[in-house]
Amino acid sequence: MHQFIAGLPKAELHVHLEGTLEPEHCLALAQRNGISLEHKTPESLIRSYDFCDLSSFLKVYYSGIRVLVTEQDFFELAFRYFQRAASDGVVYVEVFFDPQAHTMRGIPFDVIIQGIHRAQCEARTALGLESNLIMCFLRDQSAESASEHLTMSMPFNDWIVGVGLDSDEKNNPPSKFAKVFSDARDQGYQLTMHCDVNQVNTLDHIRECLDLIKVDRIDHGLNCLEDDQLCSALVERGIGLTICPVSNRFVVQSLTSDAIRSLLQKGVKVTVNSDDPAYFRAYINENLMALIDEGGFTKEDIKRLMTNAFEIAWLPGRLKAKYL
Ligand code: ES4
Ligand code: ZN
Repeated sequence: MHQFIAGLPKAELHVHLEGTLEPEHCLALAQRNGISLEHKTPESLIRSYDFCDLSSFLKVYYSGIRVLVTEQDFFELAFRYFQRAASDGVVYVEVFFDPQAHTMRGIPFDVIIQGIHRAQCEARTALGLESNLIMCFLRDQSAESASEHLTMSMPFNDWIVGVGLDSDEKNNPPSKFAKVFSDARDQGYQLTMHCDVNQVNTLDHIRECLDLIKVDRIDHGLNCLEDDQLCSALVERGIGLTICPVSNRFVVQSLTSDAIRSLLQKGVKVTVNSDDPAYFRAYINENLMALIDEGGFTKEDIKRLMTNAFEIAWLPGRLKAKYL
């Protein structure tokens, strides 16, 4: 099974670039940029990756982000992730980045995106890995800040395929960002939003995603299983869910394999992804192996999940056809 998973050409659609910051790299960047960290060794950092919910995770995630300062830092972060992904058999990836988490520390938008874009170009030529970039807005920041970042992104709109919404979901519903997502759509961006598992009012959030924002995808979103009408709407509109089993195990103490199986049976286009692989200590292959080892998934199930990923990828049809 390991060989089958490793050899399968894969697409990953839900991975936060800042969540791929490995502890060794985090420590090296802290030293290079003169930033002091509470933890001084990789082992000590890893011991601190002990999350019980979304907010305990986000605290650690934002603390790690502070070491990213220069264009070269963003290049290295992205290129190292692309190297790992390519060696895991990923052939296409859509990566999220969180510009507000950097601009609020005084890092210019163009420093962030130039570094990431340079890594994407190098990944294509040196690794044969195709990638696209999704700009996420932090939902615990204001809608005005999101709008300002949408404007900042416009000179680089050829480098960005879509926008997403992440961070702390409590009291930050999709409707808060209706205007900026509508503007993003007008600018030609695809739309997705996180509806993290078991959040307060999660069903309302999923409904708003579908009926108000009119998203193209939902990140997580597996609570839709609690409402047959929601599941039918997802199937009818071909809206995919990007699910992250090991992330769920950390954040909601469940691998969610039963939910993934039910969604597959209903014909919802579910996919499997790593979310924040450096923090959850599991890249895409480990996520797939967890479903096999603990959820009893078969090769056929895994192939279906991976076909779904290529089908809902934000790629032009002629490029998609290469993979399907
Ligand atoms: C995230 Cl697991 C998760 N949920 C919400 N926002 C995030 N950003 C990075 N990982
Ligand atoms: Zn996520």
